[in-house]
Amino acid sequence: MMQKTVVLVKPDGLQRGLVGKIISRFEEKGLKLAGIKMVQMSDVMIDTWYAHHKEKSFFNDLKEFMEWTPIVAMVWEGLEVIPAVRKIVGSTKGREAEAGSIRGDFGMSGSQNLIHASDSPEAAEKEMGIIFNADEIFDYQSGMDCLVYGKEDLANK
Ligand code: FUP
Repeated sequence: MMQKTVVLVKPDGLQRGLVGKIISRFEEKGLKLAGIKMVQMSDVMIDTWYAHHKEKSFFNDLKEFMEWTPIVAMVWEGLEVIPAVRKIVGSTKGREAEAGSIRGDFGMSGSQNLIHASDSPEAAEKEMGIIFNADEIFDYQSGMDCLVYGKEDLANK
């Protein structure tokens, strides 16, 4: 199924100058960029974004970290892109994350872990609603799709 997923380059990724490298990973994978903007996260946005973590001990630190500087938000589209992007991102703690993943290659921390990616279609919908207006998410023909996908991939999609 064609899906959209939300990726954030967190404040540490911006500060460390990794925005371009992170975007390149998704471009090189063959994903389609459907939206991109720079955003200053607010208390209200973080409360909604991480509502499932609100009772956790790390929540206040997480909020402060996510509001430290602006973030770079993107929507990437592709076939089953939500799990595909989670693999590219790697597991939460950088020092345990798989080599080859973004967190595995660029970070050591479980809190300053560079990047966020939606973990379900429901989360992706919610996160798009927090960050993007409808007219900031674009539907267009990607010239690359015919190179990236075969007939079998696209059957019944
Ligand atoms: P992930 O889906 O990999 O981003 O991880 P989670 O949804 O479990 O956690 C969201 C964010 O909370 C992490 F990216 C960083 C922060 N966090 C901590 O600071 N400490 C923890 O022990 C777990 C998560």
